[in-house]
Amino acid sequence: TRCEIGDSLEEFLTKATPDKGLIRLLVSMGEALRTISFKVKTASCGGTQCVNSFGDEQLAVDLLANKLLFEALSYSHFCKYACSEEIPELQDMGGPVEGGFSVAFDPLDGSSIVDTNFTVGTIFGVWPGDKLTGVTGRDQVAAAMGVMGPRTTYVLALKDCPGTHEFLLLDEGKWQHVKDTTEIGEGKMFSPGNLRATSDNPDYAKLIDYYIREKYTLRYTGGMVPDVNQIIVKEKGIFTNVASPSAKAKLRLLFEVAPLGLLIEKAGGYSSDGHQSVLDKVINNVDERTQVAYGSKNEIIRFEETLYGKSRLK
Ligand code: P6P
Repeated sequence: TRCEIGDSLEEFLTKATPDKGLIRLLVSMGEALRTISFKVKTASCGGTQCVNSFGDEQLAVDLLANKLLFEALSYSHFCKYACSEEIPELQDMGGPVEGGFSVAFDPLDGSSIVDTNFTVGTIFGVWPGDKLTGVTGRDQVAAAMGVMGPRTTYVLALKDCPGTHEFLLLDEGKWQHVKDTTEIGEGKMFSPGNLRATSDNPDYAKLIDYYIREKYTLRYTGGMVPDVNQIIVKEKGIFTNVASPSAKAKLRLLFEVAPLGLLIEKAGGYSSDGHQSVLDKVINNVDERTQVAYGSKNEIIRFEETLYGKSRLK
């Protein structure tokens, strides 16, 4: 039966995949995202510690998010290993290898912009079995992000199901299916990260000059989750975060770039590290970094041609 707008997360997933273990894992992660969203809004954070309304010292909100996500994975009973940007060593979650999954996550990306009240988010990727290295982003069975802003959304894609799907957190705490994205079209919106790299990467400077000369609309918050989410929701745009000799690649392949790469490509967009889809890069170690661009086909062709003179997509 067709997935419909208005379905709950459980109704949607039950129609989208026969894999009951994957459904349990994604629903369990949805519970953690709901709690994280509430904590981000209510914990008064200064520096690394948060203080709750009773004056108790609490974990900094990103450490709290980390704890909640590990608990959710353990509770799902279908997670074998998990690791996070906070705890990069594989943690045994007790789930099975056969029929089970391993998950890598960034518990709260952009936690340094929580105090400025910018939108932050959780990113995670789900791989089959017990491997999180020696695999590629294309091996993921699912990927998702929690987007914690004025509204809280849960954006997910399944390898075997077309499209990228957005769920809105309703007042009563339920996730409601509100949007599917299957096309990323052309549109002059750019979200340029790591601009310091233009100082000694003249090709990146040339690309940014092009966007300015062609009067692109600038939309950049410094939070990868909302900056990439906008491309999926608006179904247009280009996000870049490029390296240079003096500004090494910053974004993490396993915890950020591969999961968001699946979300963008299942939404009908393209990704690139300059030469190839980020989903085709072998993840050799958990802390591997890469430069990345996400966007429509033509924007990714322009990115690859401007930086390296040719594009595999032409
Ligand atoms: P820059 C946030 O710390 C982050 O990891 C991503 O969320 C964001 O896209 C990037 O760094 C921002 O990098 O160099 O533009 O400040």
